[in-house]
Amino acid sequence: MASQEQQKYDVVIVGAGMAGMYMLHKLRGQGMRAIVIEAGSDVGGTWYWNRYPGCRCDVPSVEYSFSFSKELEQEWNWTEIMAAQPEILEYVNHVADRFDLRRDMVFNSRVSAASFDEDAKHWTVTTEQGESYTADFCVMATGCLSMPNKPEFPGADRFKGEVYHTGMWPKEAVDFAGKRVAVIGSGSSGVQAIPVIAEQAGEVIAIQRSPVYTFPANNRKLEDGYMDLAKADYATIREQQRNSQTGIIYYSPRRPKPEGAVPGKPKRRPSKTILELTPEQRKQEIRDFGFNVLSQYVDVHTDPEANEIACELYRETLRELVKDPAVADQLAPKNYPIGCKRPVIDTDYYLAFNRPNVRLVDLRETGPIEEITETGLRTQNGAHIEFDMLVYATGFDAMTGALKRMDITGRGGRKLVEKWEDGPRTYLGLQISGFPNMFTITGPGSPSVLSNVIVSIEQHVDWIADCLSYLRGHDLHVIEAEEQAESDWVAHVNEVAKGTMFTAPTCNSWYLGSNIPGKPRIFMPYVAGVHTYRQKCDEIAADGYRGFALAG
Ligand code: N01
Repeated sequence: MASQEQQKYDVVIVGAGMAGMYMLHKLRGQGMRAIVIEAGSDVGGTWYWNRYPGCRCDVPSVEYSFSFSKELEQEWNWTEIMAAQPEILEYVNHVADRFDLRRDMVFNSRVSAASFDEDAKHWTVTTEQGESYTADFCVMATGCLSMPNKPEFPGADRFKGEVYHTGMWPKEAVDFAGKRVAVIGSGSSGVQAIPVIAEQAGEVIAIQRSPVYTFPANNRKLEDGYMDLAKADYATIREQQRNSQTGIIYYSPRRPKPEGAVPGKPKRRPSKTILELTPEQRKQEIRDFGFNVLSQYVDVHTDPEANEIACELYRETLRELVKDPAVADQLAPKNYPIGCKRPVIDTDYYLAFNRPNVRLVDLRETGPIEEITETGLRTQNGAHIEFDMLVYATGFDAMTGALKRMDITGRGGRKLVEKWEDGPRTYLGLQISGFPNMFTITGPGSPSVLSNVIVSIEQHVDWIADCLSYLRGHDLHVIEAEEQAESDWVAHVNEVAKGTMFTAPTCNSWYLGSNIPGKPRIFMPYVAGVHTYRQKCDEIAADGYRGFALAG
């Protein structure tokens, strides 16, 4: 490790996921001295930690990629519409190699604390390994879904078999052959893992607390010529992504028609609203456009009546996929709307329950998990379920967990955990009043998890880098969100989320923090979309960083 004298930087960045990587690259380009501190042994963040079977992205691969380097865009070839975790990790490693990022990164170092020194006007970041780094600015690139949630079941350490968490999956291959594998959780991770584990294991026992609305990924290999067309279209793709709601445009290359081809009948578009259709027309649209159409009707996301119609059609379609009517009924989500939780995208999830080696345990019938035993788990009704391996697919303490697990101290000795006791408060999801010179990438109050996160990461990194360059250019050394601007932003974030399915009274989701016992129920991301959000951030910067106090 570098000597103490060398450990003074312009910027210390916490996290070597895609946000930390691009932040480092961008700051280097501005001649700033930056260092990245990372708990893992290499780059990748989410894609480093989540190596469970079946893990893949739900954003098309050409869109889930960096746009900051035209050369990088032109040299990288994706192989599938939606890339699997190994391919994304390969891409991330390629980026790290190509831009020689690792030389300014420290691995296997978990940041335990960060504190602002008001006199020296710098941050000191310390790690569990005992290292310490000082820098004028601190950028938290700690990710939104990086603090695994492992429920504390009584007796958990008594279990004699292997135990895994999808969000902390080992690098070594896990051997499921012949084993009875229990998977707790039916969110995106469980839904992706269960069908793949079922192909290898003796038996899979899916332990479900809440059934999910999950939609087919319709993934496939990219056809020949796809990447060439995408490469030629990248400039347009990026422009459209930045001007969209979510940063995802579902790009499809326009191929030249073969010579002499007769134009076919134009494909009908699905209806915009579900309410305008008769019951028979609704079924016809599902036949024509697939199950996914249900989440595409605009009124499903705004009108409870339309939503209930979609939910009922969803349950009907599910019954056609799952052979055992009792299992289909257990898998059917009820009592909360489509669009409340993060959409789950799957490959053959329901079909897995038609396999003889997949069994569903519905905790709504058995009561919650009461304890883990040496050989399995016991539910509230006294039933004992035996297995050899336990997989927690129980998600994350989202958006605030990674920040709150560090002891962050701002001005006047104020702790972040105290400030956020009743829920996160930020200005633009970029800064926190009372914590000068600290930035959060994709923090609560920004579109983050409601968007293609790479689009949001690039926008935040560019904004922060421009801001630091502005401060330098004006001989300013301190920037801090003003209390009032922060309060106004928090109110705005809440206001725009009102009336959406995300905040419906029957909705419980990690967006609202409801998956973590005791976490305040606050809707954390910003729903107005990446385009609107970018405009607001740009206007604020153009207005001399309105709402931020700047000091020399
Ligand atoms: O986590 P989750 P995840 N007893 O919180 C259950 C991204 N992601 O890792 O719904 C029993 O969604 C819990 O039950 P309930 C994506 O943004 C993306 O699956 O709280 N069960 C739920 O079923 C995603 O939304 C991909 O009642 C318990 C499950 O565990 C986010 O990460 C792939 C329990 C947790 O589901 C999180 O997904 C993977 C308990 N005590 C992840 N506690 C892509 O496709 C929790 N559960 C790109």
